Amino acid sequence: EKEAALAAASAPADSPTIFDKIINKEIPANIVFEDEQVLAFRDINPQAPTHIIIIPKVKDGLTGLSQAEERHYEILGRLLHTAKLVAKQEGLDDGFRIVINDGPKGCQSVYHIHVHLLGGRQMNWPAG
Ligand code: DGP
Repeated sequence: EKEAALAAASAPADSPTIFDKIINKEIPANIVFEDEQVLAFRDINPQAPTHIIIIPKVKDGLTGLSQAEERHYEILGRLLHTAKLVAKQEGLDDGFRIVINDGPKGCQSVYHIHVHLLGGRQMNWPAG
């Protein structure tokens, strides 16, 4: 019981986030791509000349990649494929970076799964 309580404390609840407000157009965002399943918009705090966030419109329990199940295979593929389409749309022909932060140690701040697309400058490795 104690362990379960600890796990609950460290695992963020599957509650609405700021991204739901962007999906529902309750707050503005600079949207660069949208279809029935996914939405892509410019990050409010860009870490590169091009910094775009790609999200599923329906979270379906995917607070982060660590929550992925077999039923999410299609949407996970779709997120990556959308990243590729947006990279092309943004003219990132010499390369780009995809990042998925997960959990506190992964520096995740919004618990609605999202892919970061970064480009327009030379990336370094290892990432910080
Ligand atoms: P992460 O740390 O991986 O959870 O990244 C969340 C990103 O979301 C972060 O880079 C900033 C961005 N973000 C947070 N709130 C908003 C917002 O209201 N609008 C936009 N456009 N981006 C946001």
